[in-house]
Amino acid sequence: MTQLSLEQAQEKVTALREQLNKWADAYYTKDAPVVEDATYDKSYNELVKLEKEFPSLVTSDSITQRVGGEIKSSFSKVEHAVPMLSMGDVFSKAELKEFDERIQKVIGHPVAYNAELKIDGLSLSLEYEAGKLVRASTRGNGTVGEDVTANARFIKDIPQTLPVPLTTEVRGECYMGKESFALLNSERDAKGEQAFANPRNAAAGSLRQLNAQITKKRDLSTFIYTWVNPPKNITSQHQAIDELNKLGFHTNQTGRRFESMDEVFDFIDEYTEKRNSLSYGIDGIVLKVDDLSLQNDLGNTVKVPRWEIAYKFPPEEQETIVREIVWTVGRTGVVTPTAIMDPVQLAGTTVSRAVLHNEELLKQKDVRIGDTVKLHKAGDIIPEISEVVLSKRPADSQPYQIPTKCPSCGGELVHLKGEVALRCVNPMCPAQVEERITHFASRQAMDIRGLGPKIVKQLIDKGFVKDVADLYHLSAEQLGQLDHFKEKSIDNLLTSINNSKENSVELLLFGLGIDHVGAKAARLIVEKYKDLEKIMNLSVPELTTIDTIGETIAESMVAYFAQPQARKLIQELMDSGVNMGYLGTDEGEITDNFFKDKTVVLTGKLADFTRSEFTKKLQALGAKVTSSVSKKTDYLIYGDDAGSKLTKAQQLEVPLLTEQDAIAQMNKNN
Ligand code: 1X8
Repeated sequence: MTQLSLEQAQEKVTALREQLNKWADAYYTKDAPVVEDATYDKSYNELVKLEKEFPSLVTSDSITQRVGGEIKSSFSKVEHAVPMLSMGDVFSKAELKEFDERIQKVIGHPVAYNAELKIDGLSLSLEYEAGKLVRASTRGNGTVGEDVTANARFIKDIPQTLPVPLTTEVRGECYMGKESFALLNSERDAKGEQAFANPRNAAAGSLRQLNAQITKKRDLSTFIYTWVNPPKNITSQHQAIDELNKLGFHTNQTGRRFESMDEVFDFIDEYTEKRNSLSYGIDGIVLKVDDLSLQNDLGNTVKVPRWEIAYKFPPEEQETIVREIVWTVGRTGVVTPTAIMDPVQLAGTTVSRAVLHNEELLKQKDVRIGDTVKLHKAGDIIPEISEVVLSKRPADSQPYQIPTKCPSCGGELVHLKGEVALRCVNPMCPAQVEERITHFASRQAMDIRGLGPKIVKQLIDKGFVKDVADLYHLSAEQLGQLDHFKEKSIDNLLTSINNSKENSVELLLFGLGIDHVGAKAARLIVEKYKDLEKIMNLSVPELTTIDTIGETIAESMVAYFAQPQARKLIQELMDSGVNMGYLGTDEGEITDNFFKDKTVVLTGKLADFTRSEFTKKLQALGAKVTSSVSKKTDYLIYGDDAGSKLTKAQQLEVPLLTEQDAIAQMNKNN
């Protein structure tokens, strides 16, 4: 109980509503939250408490009476036949126990629950008619949502057709996996675009796109967990999930049915522990009465179902002290600030650096050297400063001075039109040159083994290279002057450089590091136009005839090759004997088989083959054999004593094959 008078309570309630409305607008309508979820939740719950204590203060337009989320006017609206409610939430096991007691009181006996992970995404409804996907919509305000059907056509795990001609509606969560989120944000940083605050905002910003082509480029996924109108034979939530999975929906397989709250608490402890190692973000546990007829008996309040509740994990946060802010220059000249802090343990890793993304964010947070800051992980992975602890700010603290000169070349830093990013526009800036050459030599580009960032830096510092063409004029005598370079390493590096001349030209086109031209775009362009001399002279309309090559990529290509120094660079590469043509195999050369075009990793001791024999066999079938497990890995083939790669593959839910499984698949193809 508070000690407030009605008048004081009124004042407090008004202030809280005003604040919460602002935050909710930033969160729901702009997909750009201005405060941590935990801060929002705290104020929201304070308001709920006050309204409970002073019922006369409840108004119909109070945020507590809304489901949340206004409608973005530009989407067509979809009225939900069954409202898409949000959920009540609790922050402690004690409150969960109270939830269970309420249920038991209404039902009259203990009930079984299905506990499921609470996915950090946005709710999505999918409607099917005679087995065909006809509509996808967001929650919106719960009654009316946004029509995102065109976007949902580009989400790979949403079945467009069901195996049976059902007319039905299912619901779930649309989300972006952690790796894709990190990749998207690093790309956005590099391009000088605003990074997404968390995977949920990245998912929302990617799904709620009037231009579905943008959705197509983003790696979105779904977990379907609600069957709005299940067939009669489905009587429980866990059964509904199993059947939805059989219909081809992507369902989360970690859910479990429990008969007691103690088991539920163990499940919570288990996932509080595991959450950092999942490949997608979760922010809590959803507890649902498993029996569908009991769900029906319990019904809904105005806002939320009575039969389900969310337990939210406490936010992981640590305090540390900022010692330095360093600015790094990327390949395209974007200059990004990073706070260097005293190392702390946070959500499973030691953290001492946090990217501040851009100048505006740095100013907004007013981070200063010597400040104590609160640190969290955006989307459970990327360390981020939540706020400065002002009470711990040193008395002599000075506002941080944003640099005006490039930390690498000393050139003036500028803001290009419409960009939040600061840029160094000097093309000869050593830091940019270093990044460009490192990119050129990277695996996905020219794949020059042995030419990593440290070697590149030395080559530049010694004045041996100033652009990528110079790599092809390096001598053994020059390489001999690098740290720890002996005969063998000199020979190896010269051989890799020389071998790279034989690469198919899409690797060169990507390696040039043209803004917006990724590995895939480069390959598509080269597959169509075959050689670089032709590609250099293509117009925007010619480039955009290629499916998925849009104006942004095309204009960037044309602008790049319009520069005389770019043409000079290509000429020099050509003179050094670098291949300018497409060497790719024509499709169909390798017959279709289980491993064709799949990315495969081998680990552990193989029984029947040596590692290199097995690799060759897989490559002959068109597989790409790589050394590390990531989300892009299609299969992990493991032998005896497999270690961390196997663990990582399990965490990422990469399909596993034993050596014998793999051999069986190979033999099927013969
Ligand atoms: C939201 C979510 C639900 C579930 C998982 N993740 C969410 N974000 C689930 O039921 N497994 S239910 C829900 C809601 O708003 N009703």
